[in-house]
Amino acid sequence: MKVVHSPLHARHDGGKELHRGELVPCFEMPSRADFILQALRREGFAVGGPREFPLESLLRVHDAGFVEFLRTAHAEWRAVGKEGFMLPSGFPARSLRRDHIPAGINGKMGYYAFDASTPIVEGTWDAALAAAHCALTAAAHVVEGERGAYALCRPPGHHAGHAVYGGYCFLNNAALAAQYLRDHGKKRVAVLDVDYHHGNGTQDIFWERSDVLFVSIHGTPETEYPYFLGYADERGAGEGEGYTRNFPLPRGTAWAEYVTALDAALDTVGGFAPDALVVSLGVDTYEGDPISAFKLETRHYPLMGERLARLGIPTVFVQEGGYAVEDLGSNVAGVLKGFLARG
Ligand code: SP5
Ligand code: ZN
Repeated sequence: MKVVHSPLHARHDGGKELHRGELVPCFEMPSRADFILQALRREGFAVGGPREFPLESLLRVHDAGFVEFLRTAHAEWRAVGKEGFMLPSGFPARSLRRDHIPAGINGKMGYYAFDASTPIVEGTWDAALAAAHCALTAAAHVVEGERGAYALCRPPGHHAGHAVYGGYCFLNNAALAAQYLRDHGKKRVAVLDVDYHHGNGTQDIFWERSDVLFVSIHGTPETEYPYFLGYADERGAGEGEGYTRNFPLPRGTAWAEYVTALDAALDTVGGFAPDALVVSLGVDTYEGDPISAFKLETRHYPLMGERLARLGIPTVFVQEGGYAVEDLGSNVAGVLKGFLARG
């Protein structure tokens, strides 16, 4: 299986996030990608760089003003004499207007963000764009006939919606991959999101569409981030009604219960009979994850990969979360090896 990776991910570094009332170094750190890359190289995976894509490929799933904001945000920040990482401190919540985009950088940041844990630094755009290109390249490999491909995306993407960023995510790498597959001959595409956190951004992007099925297994929003989306009664709207499916699970969920939800999610995916599958592969379901509360063990990830392979659908794996940095490599490699082991 081809692995797509860009060293530009390292340019997204040096920010802090608001965590329990304190600014702390980001859980989403560059060494995450280094550990994954090391493990995949050790396992003999072939690693290649991303291809280039026109900016318009981003606009297939994202708002033009939003993309322009991401591209220029840190330059605007510096233009008003600031330096270092930028975080928003006010948001258009209930009773506030969203029909005017503020002109100043602080207001604009709050307008486009949904949390204060996703800092933008000088290199964020370069890294996010490279991650998007990794996902598009992996999708291209599958269009060109590979059975599977893996995009080592950093920063991750599944919390980024049509015109909103947050949850350490800026551009929605998985949604971009899914749209690329649609634009290159795959008539029906499914996205299965197994990150610990609900993929609110991907859900947002495909909410009213019946050509892309979105299925997510995650910690219940009753207690878990992103808190305001991911309930089981969210099932899409309009044309897309029935093409979003959510499987929220309680804190403490271990493999025995997890696998029941996974099999139900896989049945839903299989029933849709997609021509291609995108897996939003977060491994923050791991028992050792510092910000999550499922109890999956390293030995379970190959079982997950093997179940995914049973669908028999060409699959693009897109890296999402996972913050137990030193164990990321074994867990990610486990999924991919499990997938490959089932021929
Ligand atoms: C891509 C991805 O995995 N994004 C996750 C973003 C989570 N950000 C905030 C998490 C707050 C979780 N609460 C901490 C509980 C610590 N025990
Ligand atoms: Zn996550």
